[in-house]
Amino acid sequence: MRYFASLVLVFLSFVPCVYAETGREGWLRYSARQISTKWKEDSLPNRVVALGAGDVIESAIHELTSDVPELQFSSKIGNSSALLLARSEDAQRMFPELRAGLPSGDGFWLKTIEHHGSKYWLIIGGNDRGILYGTFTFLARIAERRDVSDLDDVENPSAPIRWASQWDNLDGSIERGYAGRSIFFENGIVREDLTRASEYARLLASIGINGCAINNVNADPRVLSSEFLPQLVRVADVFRPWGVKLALSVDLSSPVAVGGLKTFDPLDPEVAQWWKKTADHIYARIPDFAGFVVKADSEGRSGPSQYHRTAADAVNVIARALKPHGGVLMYRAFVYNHHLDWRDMKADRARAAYDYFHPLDGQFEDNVVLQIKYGPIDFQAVEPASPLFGAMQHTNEAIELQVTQEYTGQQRHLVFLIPMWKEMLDFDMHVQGVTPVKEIVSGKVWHRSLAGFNAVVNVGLDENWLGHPLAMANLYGYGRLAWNPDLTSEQIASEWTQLTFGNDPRVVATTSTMLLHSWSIYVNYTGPLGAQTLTDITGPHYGPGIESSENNGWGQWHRADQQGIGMDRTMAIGTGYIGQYSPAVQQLYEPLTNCPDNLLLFMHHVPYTYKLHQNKTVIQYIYDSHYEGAAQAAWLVAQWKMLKGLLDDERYYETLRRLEYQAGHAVVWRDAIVNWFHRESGIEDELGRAGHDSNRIEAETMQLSGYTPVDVTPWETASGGKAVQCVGQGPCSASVKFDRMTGRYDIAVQYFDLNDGVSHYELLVNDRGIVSWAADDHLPSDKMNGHTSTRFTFANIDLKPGDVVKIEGVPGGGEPAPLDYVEITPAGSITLGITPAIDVPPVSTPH
Ligand code: GCV
Repeated sequence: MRYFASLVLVFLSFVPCVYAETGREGWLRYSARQISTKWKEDSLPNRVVALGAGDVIESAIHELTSDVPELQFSSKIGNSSALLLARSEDAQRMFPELRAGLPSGDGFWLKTIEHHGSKYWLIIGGNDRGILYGTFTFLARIAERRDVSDLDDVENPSAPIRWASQWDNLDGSIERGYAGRSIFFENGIVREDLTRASEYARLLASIGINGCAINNVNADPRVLSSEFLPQLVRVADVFRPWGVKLALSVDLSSPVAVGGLKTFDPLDPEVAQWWKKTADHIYARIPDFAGFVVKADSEGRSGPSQYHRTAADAVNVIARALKPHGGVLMYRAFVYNHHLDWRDMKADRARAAYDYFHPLDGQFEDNVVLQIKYGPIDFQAVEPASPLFGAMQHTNEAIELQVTQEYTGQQRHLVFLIPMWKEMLDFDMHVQGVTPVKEIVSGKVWHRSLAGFNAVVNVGLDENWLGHPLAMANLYGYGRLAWNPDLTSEQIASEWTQLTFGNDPRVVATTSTMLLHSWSIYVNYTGPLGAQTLTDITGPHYGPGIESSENNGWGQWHRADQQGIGMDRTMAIGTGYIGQYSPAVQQLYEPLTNCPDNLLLFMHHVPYTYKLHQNKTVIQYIYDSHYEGAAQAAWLVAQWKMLKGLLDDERYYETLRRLEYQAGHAVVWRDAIVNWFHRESGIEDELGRAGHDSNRIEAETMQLSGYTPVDVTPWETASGGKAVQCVGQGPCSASVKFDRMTGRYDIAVQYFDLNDGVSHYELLVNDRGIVSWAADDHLPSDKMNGHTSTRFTFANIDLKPGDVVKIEGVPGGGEPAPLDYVEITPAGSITLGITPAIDVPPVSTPH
């Protein structure tokens, strides 16, 4: 009986693993079979009729007929049941009983109706895009196995601007892209094969995104040269069937750089003429062109300050050129001085956008939209909502979000950003009664007709678009929130999981739970209480680099010293930043006793002994949260492992590999931060963890053959500040005699995986090889540091006193097989770091 039961279990758990999955379809991976089965179950009609024609409607019909083979396109309405696609005006003509509630613009109405004895499933769009969005929504409901027999749902988007922004360079690289090269460009031109661009547009359309700027905001002026225009036309052509309008990032110096003028002074009539001529040329070839995105006077980009002009001067001249064609100009509020004097206690980068733009309120043309990053610094994991949202009553506003996880683990760490974005969107600026950011950026608060969302996405040529199989939840969630910011994080997590992995309740519940906790887990191990992500500010923004933010002009300071930590942004004695908010918000942040713990160090400088609302000191919180965060990262691995066999092996193992890597890297983060603050503050951890790793054996203390000790910079990114490296060709080895109780153990090896070579390692016990692996990842550094520190764990090894545990390293390329430490923990205590991708039975060493 027992034997039988386990056979059934094995059978059931393998049933879903029949499809090879790459992730390329994203959340549109529901199979034709899945849709068509439900279609039959629900006796849905076998005819689809469209009142109207056009590329976008064609796409909608294609989505339906390719998912439901029984569904035939019919050009006549006839008098039998049908699915009917129509614009509002056509639907009303056909069905006069539909009077009120017809959607406009990109909105849609899913409606079932009995008419002359036949039943119709209507997908009514305010325009063609609305029909397409309604179609995707209808199909998603079927894929989620929801009832569609009786529909009456009107949906209108929260705001007209719902764009994606790619930071792709013309040479095919992507600034802050973590998933391969550009899907748009290669070798200075648009790619020959735009299949991926078209597939991307389909994914964007399915979540209601209606515009996409395809090039880096650090814009190459060549995109505006007349020779380049035919290239852009090709991209616009593949976007058009999906209702996605092409936009471009442009550089303000373009009139000089490609126009041959002597100046780009926005008030010069020749410059105005050049922008007009350029816009006219673009619209002659791309009539549905969306407009421009501009980054100016920021991080070394040219800008109006060069001619002592304002942003309004600069932007209006271009906006006027776009206006006759219906084009929009998105001006980025990310304007700041990156040469601030860090010794000046009043200097504050967080103030910059407000100080610069608030005086210009009301001076912009009505097709200009001020694009404001959600926080006042730069896409940090924890920031307050930018005060600028509440300060521009007479200006169109959009919020800028970042799907690409620049400061949030670069798609190697799981961080579902929707709960963080929700906090931003729900934050009440208190400028005119209840005025949450989401209502400001939807134009409702100040009755602006242009408003919205733009997110930096940076998909690449990797099959699954963003690298981490779970990272696409952020792109999906972005589109869903831009459409309806009132959706909950829970709804979005569960919808995405169902569409991506299917409807098994165990998969949906576990994956959603992991997603929903992942942001706070990441915050726990990467930086405390609003002090920002304590990463390498001047480097790749990935691993820990606590001091990198100080002593320079970039202004991402946390001002941690031996006594305390935090930026004093109070009005009373600090930088005055808090004064940029409305009085009600000032009251929340200014008094130390009111300030919420999670933003304490963003707003105030306090001693380490300061007691939080949660009644523990700042320093103890730093210790506790980082230990907790690393343990939670390991918990993510354990959660995911419960899904083995419930989804396809491809995505299961790829996700597992990344989660295990993340758990190992969370330990690197934890140790760097805990050890740095322990040394700096000189205050002991009440629980005795900081500085004590009893299971750890430092490589430099092991018996070394060929390996030599080396200092690691910054010191906190290597255990004990040191590692060993193999000089010459190797092999080198580091050994230790095991002196603990006989038992079964897990062995973790902490090494550095540099990006300029591939070293090989082998773990041996009593000279018997247990496992070998290559350090062949592409982490963002060629040095031993917090970006490259990586953990390999091998589980279940039987050890007895006197056994010799040895690591052998063979350098490869520029990488000297560097080793930090070995950690031997009783088996089954949480394993962190990469385990082999296959299940390996326990290894017994000869006794
Ligand atoms: C495109 C941050 C990033 C830069 C980016 C900039 C921006 O500073 O690190 O890579 O530049 O933001 O948003 O313009």
